[in-house]
Amino acid sequence: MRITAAETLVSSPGRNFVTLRVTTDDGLTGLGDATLNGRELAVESYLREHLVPLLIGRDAHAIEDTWQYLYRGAYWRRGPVTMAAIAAVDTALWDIKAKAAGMPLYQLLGGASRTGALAYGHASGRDLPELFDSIRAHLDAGYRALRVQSGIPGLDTVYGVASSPAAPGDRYDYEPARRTGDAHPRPTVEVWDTRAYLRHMPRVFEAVRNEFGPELPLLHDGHHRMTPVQAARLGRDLEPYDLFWLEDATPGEDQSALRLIREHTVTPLAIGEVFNSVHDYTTLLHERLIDYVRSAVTHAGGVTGMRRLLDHAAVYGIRSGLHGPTDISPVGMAAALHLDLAVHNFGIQEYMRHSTETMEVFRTSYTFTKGALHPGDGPGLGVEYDDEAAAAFPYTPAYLPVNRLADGSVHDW
Ligand code: CS2
Ligand code: MG
Repeated sequence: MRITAAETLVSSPGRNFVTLRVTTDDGLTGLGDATLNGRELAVESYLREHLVPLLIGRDAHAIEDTWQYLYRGAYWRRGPVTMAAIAAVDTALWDIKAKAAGMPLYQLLGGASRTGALAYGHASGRDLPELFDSIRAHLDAGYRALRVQSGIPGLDTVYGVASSPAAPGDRYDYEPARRTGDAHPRPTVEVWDTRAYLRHMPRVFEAVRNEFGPELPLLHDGHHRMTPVQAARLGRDLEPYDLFWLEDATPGEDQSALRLIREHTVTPLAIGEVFNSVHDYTTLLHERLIDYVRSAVTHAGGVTGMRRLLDHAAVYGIRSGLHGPTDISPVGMAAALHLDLAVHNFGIQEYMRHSTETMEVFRTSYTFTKGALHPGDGPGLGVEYDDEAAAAFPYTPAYLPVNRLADGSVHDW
């Protein structure tokens, strides 16, 4: 089975997505997600200019060889643009192979290890009443685990906090990269104060535990903003509230920061949404400095790259917590769900939930029942791309916000 065509599809149904569609000589097509939020066209051009010409005529079944050919063959290894491009090719080829086999992808990955993947949603509020409403709305929608993000007194906007009480399916307006409609937009600027955050968050979790009891798994995303010693303190202050995990406590590239945090707290730690290779994790895995790996299939070399990472993590008893915000397209989401169902060391799956516009373009077969996701049992990934619907949503330049401290200096967002 030879590859005859590969096209990059760029659309913006609610937010920007880059999708690769690969076609074979027997008429099968496969999809891969190549979306890199705020830097979308870099991956699109990498694919279109450099990878698509290499794919034409290749054996569509030779997935591992194609992965190595694109990874080692480039000489320039790793990096978010390269790995998202490879991920898109890899995922599309797995989609094709599973369609050719007439099976859902998870069957080719070893079959189901569980009946569904426990998902966590995004609860948030500018203050406690709003947060409680948001938690209740998510529980009513079936969620059995929740990420909790809160406004901080004195700060106008805070990452992860929706500007109107967020029910699942509402727009989570902190997350899409901002679209101004301007041909040359600039990132919006937010002001950040870590000390105010460190003072406030333990009070939030105390209030949530008092209101909702000890059972509900609660997660929190630090979004890379703390120093190691600040993160160690937050982890310790949150211990009484029994978090499922504290995510991205410190900037991702500093692996040894996690060692310092680990020495001071038993709050479980998760990191990795900005990583793109198993090599970004080696210290963290070998020294057992984290409990969950957070990469996305879309950013970590596809199904092949993610399987390698999860198998490596499994050696150390470290579990998955795959990245599933709305900037991972439904194609990337479906790929994650097939892995979630198959691997033994599954932990939890992020499920932020896409907008109605996004779901008009990406026709999915995954389901969310009683708090768990299932990829569906049709052949392949179970996602189709609707070109006609996509035509109504042209690409619109957009940037993620930038953080500054009160003195004007740039801080991690
Ligand atoms: C977030 C991400 O889901 C999460 O945990 O940290 O949504 C992140 O902000 C975005 O992927 C950035 O594009
Ligand atoms: Mg995160």
